[in-house]
Amino acid sequence: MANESVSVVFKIYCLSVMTLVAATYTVALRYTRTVSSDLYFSTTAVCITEVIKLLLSLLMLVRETGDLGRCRAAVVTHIFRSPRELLKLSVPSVVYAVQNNMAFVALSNLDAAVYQVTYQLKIPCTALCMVLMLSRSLSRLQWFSVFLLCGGVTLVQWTPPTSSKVQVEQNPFLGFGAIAVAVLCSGFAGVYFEKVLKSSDTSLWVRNIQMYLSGIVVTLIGVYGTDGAQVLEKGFFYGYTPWVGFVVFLASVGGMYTSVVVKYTDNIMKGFSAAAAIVLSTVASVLLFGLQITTTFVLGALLVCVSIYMYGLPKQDTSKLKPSTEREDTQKLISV
Ligand code: NCC
Repeated sequence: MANESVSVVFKIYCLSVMTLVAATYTVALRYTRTVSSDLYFSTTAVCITEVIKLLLSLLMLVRETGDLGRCRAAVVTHIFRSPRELLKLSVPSVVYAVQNNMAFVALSNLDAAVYQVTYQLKIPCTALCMVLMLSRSLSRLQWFSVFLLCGGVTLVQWTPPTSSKVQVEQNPFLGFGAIAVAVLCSGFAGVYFEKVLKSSDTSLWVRNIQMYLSGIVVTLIGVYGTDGAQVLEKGFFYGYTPWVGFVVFLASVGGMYTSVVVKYTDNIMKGFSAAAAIVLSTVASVLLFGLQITTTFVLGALLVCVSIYMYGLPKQDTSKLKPSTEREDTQKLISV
């Protein structure tokens, strides 16, 4: 299972959907936090997302195992009889719970574009986690390319700040603080999940089920710890509109696609490929719909391309010692 290969087209498809969903999610989330006076409890949205992802993963496991009986056997073996594995997966579930809640705090206090751009700091943070936790080595050039990518994505996504008149009270310091926490959480949880996933042959859907089960418990604690009294008074789904439903839907679909992307590539590739997807989709919009591009976009796209090229270059000084690692990295980049 861990070494299962899939077509390049499938990888590109997953990466594109993940990137598109992530972009839509950020804007839709920001919208729901700024338009309504009867504001919903964001902690409940994070919790419901975990429930939906659990159900979707169960469906995928049925599909993978072929029938309900085998799916039930897998659940019994890997969930009810594997408390240690559940405990292992509770680590990223706690960290992701914090990260997902921080996204709501940040987008309640900052513009979606500012959030998107600042959140790109997760790229070097993820690279650092991969080096520390997966014992991967990056050459100086690769480190440079990681920061170049970070700058490139920032420029590509850059839109001039607008003076939007939002009705709700905002605290930019709180927003930036929340992004800082989200960046650290994203790097750590992503690499931790990848390490657990790739260290055994256990199915991705089983790993997801293990993580989402504890995710539900943790996010429920979050609901009652943060909004407990109000939720009991007004109800769990207070303030839910079709837009909030849409945000929960995107969060669920986005999370599922993220897990597939991490399975077939890795967390650094996820960052590089998402950047490439943003550039390519904008170029496609220029060709197909005559979209006007800005100088910052062109500069950013150039930086993204150069960084991808640089990251894939073989490490000259260490290549004699670790030939397979270099080649693997380059091949992965090309195959994505
Ligand atoms: O920050 P990011 O992802 O790394 O966050 C990962 C998201 O995927 C969920 N996840 C992860 C692994 C797994 N096995 N199952 C999961 O459900 C986590 O719960 C977490 O929500 C990115 O790389 O930029 C990306 O960004 C998020 C999102 O835009 C940001 O976190 C902003 O808040 C995207 N998520 C969505 O679009 C819903 C993700 O697809 C890509």
